[in-house]
Order: sequence, then structure tokens, then C-alpha cells
Amino acid sequence: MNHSFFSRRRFLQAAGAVAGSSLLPPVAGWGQPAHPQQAEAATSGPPDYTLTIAVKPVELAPNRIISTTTYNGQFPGPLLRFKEGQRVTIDIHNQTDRPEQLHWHGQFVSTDVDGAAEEGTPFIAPHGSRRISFVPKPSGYRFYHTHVHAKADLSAGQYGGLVGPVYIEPRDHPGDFDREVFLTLKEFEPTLSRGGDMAMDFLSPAAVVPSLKDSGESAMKASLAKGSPHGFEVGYGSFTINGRMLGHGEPIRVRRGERVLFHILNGSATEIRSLALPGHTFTVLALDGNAIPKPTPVSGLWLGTAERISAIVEMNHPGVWIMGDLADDDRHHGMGIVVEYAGEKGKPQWIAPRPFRWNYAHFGGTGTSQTPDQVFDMRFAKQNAASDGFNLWTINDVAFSEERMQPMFRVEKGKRYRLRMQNASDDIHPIHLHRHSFELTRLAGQATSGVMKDVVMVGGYQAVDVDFTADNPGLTLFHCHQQLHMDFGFMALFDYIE
Ligand SMILES: [Cu+2]
Repeated sequence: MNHSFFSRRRFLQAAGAVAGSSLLPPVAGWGQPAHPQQAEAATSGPPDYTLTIAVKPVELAPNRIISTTTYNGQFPGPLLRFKEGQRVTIDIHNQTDRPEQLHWHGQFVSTDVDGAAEEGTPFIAPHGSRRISFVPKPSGYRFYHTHVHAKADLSAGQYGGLVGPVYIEPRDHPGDFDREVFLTLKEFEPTLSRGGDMAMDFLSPAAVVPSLKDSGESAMKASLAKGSPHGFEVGYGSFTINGRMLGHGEPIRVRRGERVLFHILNGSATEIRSLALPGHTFTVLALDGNAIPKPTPVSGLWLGTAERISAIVEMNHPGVWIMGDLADDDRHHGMGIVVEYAGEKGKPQWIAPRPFRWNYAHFGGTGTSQTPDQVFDMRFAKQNAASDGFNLWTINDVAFSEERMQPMFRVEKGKRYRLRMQNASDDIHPIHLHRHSFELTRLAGQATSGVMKDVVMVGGYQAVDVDFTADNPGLTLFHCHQQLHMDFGFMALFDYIE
């Protein structure tokens, strides 16, 4: 049997196609508005899918019913299974009082449908509708979510329930597993707080850049010395997997010997999540939906906001278990799901795994990555409590704002670019690039290759390099996926030049 669920051969072909695209003529000049591509124009007739955005009750647990914005009245939104290369038409209805954006995270689509106003995607008007059509690609685990600024309004943006999974079936390879299980991790009942308790010490390598640390710490000290409080953070009252708090949803029922393929999404607005299943290991096949060079077993998972992991668990340790977050407090408030073997009974058990660190390079290959045509240096910094008590975030000293939407970086179609990211803050930032994927090339001093992603966690005071090929013309948004950070400046635009 073929043990690689994802087609390595197709992946390499795709990479080859990217490398060859430099022969195509460049399009979309600097300063011009984004052109909706003809190919993306809406079709007539009934849609393939309908997504309705509306405020609905969601039952997280018995007697714990919240009211939040949902897709089709459910959380998570419906799993959309597309076929790679087969056009889909989707009607989006917005039954709320706010303009909405629906972003196709991880897909190579045009700016007209990507779902980011900064790139020129039209809003779905309050009580309005929009029909979109696009060709899903690339294959693998993607997702869709709202893409509006919430700022201080914790009922808006990704603080609500506007998150749903997408799976784009590859053209071949049914894969070697018995069952697929999709899990969306998500907190509800957000509140503002001062200071958080987010885990910070799980990334490997742990090396920090001393000059980044000095500059971040002295900026923070200066702010506190002036009497500023710490900037606002967000905490949550309830934690769920697939919209249910631990113990209140259907358990995942398994049989001994089964190979279960988990597709796990961190749908959080702001939090980094972890997941472990006592007595079992995860064999990671894909990160952010893209096959990794070599399937790799790990004892637990870490996911920044918007990251996805596809991993096989061989069910070879019968019992009734809690698959849950490593943070006891978050698990006790719901971040877990029961895994129950056939014929086993009793109270679900949690056993903390031995401490482990998360290193993307474990999933990388041994090859060296291609030399980029150009390097963009990016420095991320925090201005403590500088925007009405919220932290203000800058990229190269510029905080993005709706009044200041000029592209910061310009790329040419077909060229390969390195983003040399330097984080002068103590927070971990899950950094996302729209409409493209990137290859991880250096993580806190460690070289790697072959890991293709669309989100990468950049550790506090650390440096990370990623490379991407400019192969999807149009304005392209780059931002931290932490909602509080992206809402307060942590964004930049790339544009294509002739
Ligand atoms: Cu961030």
C-alpha cells in the first residue's frame, strides 16, 4: 500500500511549474487598481454552494448557549470538499448589519475573490449577497474565514464563529487511512485583559537575536516608565473543538488498528494551540495542507492561529482518552475531545505527554533551497498600548492603516523572493501571506527546505526566512494572523510591477 497520502510527484510537478513561470509576461502595474480576472467572473444558474452569514445560537455545552456570527447557522462552517481544478460557484449571503469579507485561506485565487478589502475584493454588503466563482487550488487542507477588522469590538472578526474547513481533493491518490476526522479548535466568549499567559517556550530552535531582544525590551521599559499599562490582550471564557466543549460533543469512536487521518485547524482569532492524545503519536503528513518531504512522527502538535496539520494516528492503545490542549486551564475550560475505543468504558483519561518542542525543520528535507532573486528585510515591532490602550504594530516602522494602503513591497512575476523577518517583540507572530505559499528556509538560525506553508510562527526576538515565487499577480496581503495584531497595524501589501 502507498503510505503517502499526498502525491509527492504532483507536488514536485507544481514546484516545477512555478519555476518555469518567469517566461510569462508580467501583468498589473504599480499603483494600478487590482483587475478582477475574467476567468473569475460569476456564472449563471444555481450555485454549487451557499454560505449564509448570520448571528445564530451555538450550543457549546448543555446550558451553555452563546449567540455568535456563523456560516449556515453552525460552528464550524460546513466542510467544503472541492476538486482541484474544478470550478466552483458560491453564493454568499450576508444577513448581518456589517459588511463582510470571506477569505479563501491558502488558495491561489484572484484578488477579486480572495476576500481581503486591502487587495480590492468587494465587501459583501450588510443584508446583501455576492456570487463568486473560482478554480480551487492547490489540493489539500485549506479553510475559509471572515477577514474584517474587529479592533475593540469582540463580537466582530474572527472572535465570532466565521471559520470553516475546506478540503481540496487531489486528482489522484485516495490515500492509506481508514477514516478522516476534521477538527477545528476555537475559543468563544472573548474579553479584554491586560497581559496574557500564552505559552512561549515551545519553539525550537530557541535562539534569540540579542539586538532584537535589547531593542524590544528597552522600548517596553520606556513605555512602562512613562506610566503606560501593558497593552490589551484577549482572554476567553470557553474553549471548544468543533464547537463543543470537552465532554459535551460526540466522542471520536475508533477501533483498535484503525488509521485515522486528522485534519486539525487552529481557528482561533488570537491563540496558539497545542494538542496531544495520551499513548499515541501523530505522523504528520502535511502542514497547511501541503505534503511535507517525509512523514514524521511527533508526540504532540502546536498550531499558531490559522495553521493546519494533517496527521495520521494509528489507534493502538485502547482506552477512553482525552485528546486535548497541553494547557491544563484551557483543557479544563473545554479545549479537548474524547477518543473512545470500541468496547472501552470509563471516564476519559488525560496524561500529559513528555515535554517536547516544535520545530518545523523536523518536517523539512535535506536539500538546499533555491537562491532568491531578491531579499526583503522586515522588522516587526510593538508600540506598547500606543493605540487607545491597544498595542500598535509596525513592519519596518510603519503601522498599516486604511488611510495608508500603499504597497510596501513590489515584486515581479516569476521571480523568487526571500522575506527575512526579524521579530523585535516578545510575542510569537503567526505570519500569513495571501494567494501564495512560501518555503521555510531558515528558522532561528537553522536552515531548512521543502516545507511549504502559508502561515509560519515567528518566535519572540527570533529571525525567520521564508521564500516565495511571485506567481499570482495582483495585490497581495501579508499580515500577522493574530487578530489583535493585524487590526492594529501588523499588515503590509505586496504589488506586482512590470
Ligand atoms: Cu502577531
